[in-house]
Amino acid sequence: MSIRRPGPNAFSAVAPAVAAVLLAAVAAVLFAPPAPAAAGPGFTVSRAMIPMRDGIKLNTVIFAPEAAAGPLPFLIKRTPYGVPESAELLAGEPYAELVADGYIFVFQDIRGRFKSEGTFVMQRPPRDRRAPRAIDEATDAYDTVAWLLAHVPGHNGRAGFYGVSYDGWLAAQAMIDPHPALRAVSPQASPADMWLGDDFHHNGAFRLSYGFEYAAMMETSKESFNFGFDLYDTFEWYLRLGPLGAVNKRILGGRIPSWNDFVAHPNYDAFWQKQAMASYLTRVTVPALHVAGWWDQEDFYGPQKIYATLEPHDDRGLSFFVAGPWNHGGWMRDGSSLGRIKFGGDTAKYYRARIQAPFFARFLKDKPGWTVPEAITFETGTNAWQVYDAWPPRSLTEDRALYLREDGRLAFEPPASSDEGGFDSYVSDPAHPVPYRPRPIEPTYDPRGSGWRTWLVGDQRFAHLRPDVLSWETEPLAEDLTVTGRILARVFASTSGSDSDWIVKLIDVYPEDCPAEPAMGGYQLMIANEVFRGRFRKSFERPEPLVPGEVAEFAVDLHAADHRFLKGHRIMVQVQSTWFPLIDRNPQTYVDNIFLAGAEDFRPATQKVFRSKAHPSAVVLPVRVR
Ligand code: PG9
Repeated sequence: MSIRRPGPNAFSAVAPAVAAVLLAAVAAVLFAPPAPAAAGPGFTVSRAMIPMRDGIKLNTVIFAPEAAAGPLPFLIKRTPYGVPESAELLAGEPYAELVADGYIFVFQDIRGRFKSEGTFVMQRPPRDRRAPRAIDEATDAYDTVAWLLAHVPGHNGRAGFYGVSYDGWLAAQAMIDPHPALRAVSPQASPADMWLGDDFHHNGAFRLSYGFEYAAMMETSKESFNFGFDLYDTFEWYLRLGPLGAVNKRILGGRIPSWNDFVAHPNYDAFWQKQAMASYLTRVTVPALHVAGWWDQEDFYGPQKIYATLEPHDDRGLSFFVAGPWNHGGWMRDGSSLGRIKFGGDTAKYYRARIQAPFFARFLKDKPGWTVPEAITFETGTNAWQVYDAWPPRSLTEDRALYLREDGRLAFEPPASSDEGGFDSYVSDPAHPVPYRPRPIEPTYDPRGSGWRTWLVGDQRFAHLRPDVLSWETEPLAEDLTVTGRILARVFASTSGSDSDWIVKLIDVYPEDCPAEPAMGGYQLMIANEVFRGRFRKSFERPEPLVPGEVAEFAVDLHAADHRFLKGHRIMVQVQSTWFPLIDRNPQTYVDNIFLAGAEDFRPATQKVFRSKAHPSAVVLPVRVR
């Protein structure tokens, strides 16, 4: 195994924009040092309104250790969710290792949120570089670093950005156009593309509950707001809502910009493409630690996409990938279990102590101890960390198709019969959609508690054997089978309608007899899943109706896993056409814009999933052979 390590001159220094330097110098004269605020345990706490190059000031809280042995780097989190007022947050987990190593911790409200000035723009797209006065999240990050260097004593001239999800995306923006002092970044669960695979859509299918609730949460007021549902079970609430035109007509009244954008941009047009990260990721500017959770219910696509897009540019070996058995941000909490799945130890603590802390210490403090060659992932099933010199480790795997077969079987042998009649069928009725998790489905971020955070590890038996969900499964495995890397489903299917969603789930079925944990007998654990909106089969920019009754191939990217199906377990694939209210209901009758569909457009459709020689539906697995 060849292991690439960063060389001694691994950090890039980007020439600062002259204008920014001038502005920072002016700011240094105009703005006094940060005002001391309430002290916390071991930290001097100060607050500053840091001026950006366009004069907008951002609320920033700075925690400097009282007893620092020497100059320290800045560790900065920019966020739309509010900043801590006291150092209490730094007193225990999950900051223990970073606090022990010693950093000046900085938290900042982004534009238009909480105590910062300016206007909030959901995932503000990178600026037009031809406009010298334009701002974006990268310039705000840049100006913040410049100000901190000029005003906060006791630093070592280096800064790092980190954060989960929106905060991770903000860290990723900082690395696109870094200040020369920026020496390490960790975008964790950062979205990369809100239309292709992150919070708001997957392959063009709209993530209704998340999109609606998040937009209302962020754009109703400067502080976060929880939409008040008048039903505890949001499944029923969204169903009663009917076609999505009702949202602006009856509820939001056109006041929530993101909702209006969803309605105005149902396809992968310039609006979404300009916001997506891929086209900006053309160089590796600073060491970067990309973090993903296998069961991240919000942004699983993003970190994989960002890492993979940067990889061809990473000739100095500075971009690293980590994935563990976590939900969204789970590495900042207790990582010994998720839902009913146990991992044999606190994987989150392991990440924070053995991966995150050494990463920042190496690149911000020149401290030895960083040993990840390229990728480190937690192999689920065996509960073991694996280290790779490439992600995915293609040289260790072979793609093997697992075919859907007759009588609900799933097998590595392809179907022999060319019989066109080789299919399984169900009726998908938008009036009776399949819930994505067992009801009641509490609001996404319900303060009373919500199944949202663990739904991806929920037992899929609640959907198994429903008349509108098809299942195929292998015999109990004669030996372990490890899947490491990208998984793809190729579904040959037809619908009697003119549009359709195809949802594919890859499942590890536990044996009935689980002596170590009897209650896990027969458990159906999802390992990979995705939805594909049929109209986008040929183009995400220009959708087309499906031809009723015509068999078409749908390639459904199931993303990546590192999972061992243990001997005695079975592998199962489930296919269905609704996943409500996670995904909005496809009317199953083609209309140009589903947000404007009428009640009459929503019709039941007969779905056929083919498993013949001519149309061999399969899930292609990267099976570990070395
Ligand atoms: N998943 C959230 C988000 C990130 C970026 C944009 C919109 C939503 C989050 O947890 O921050």
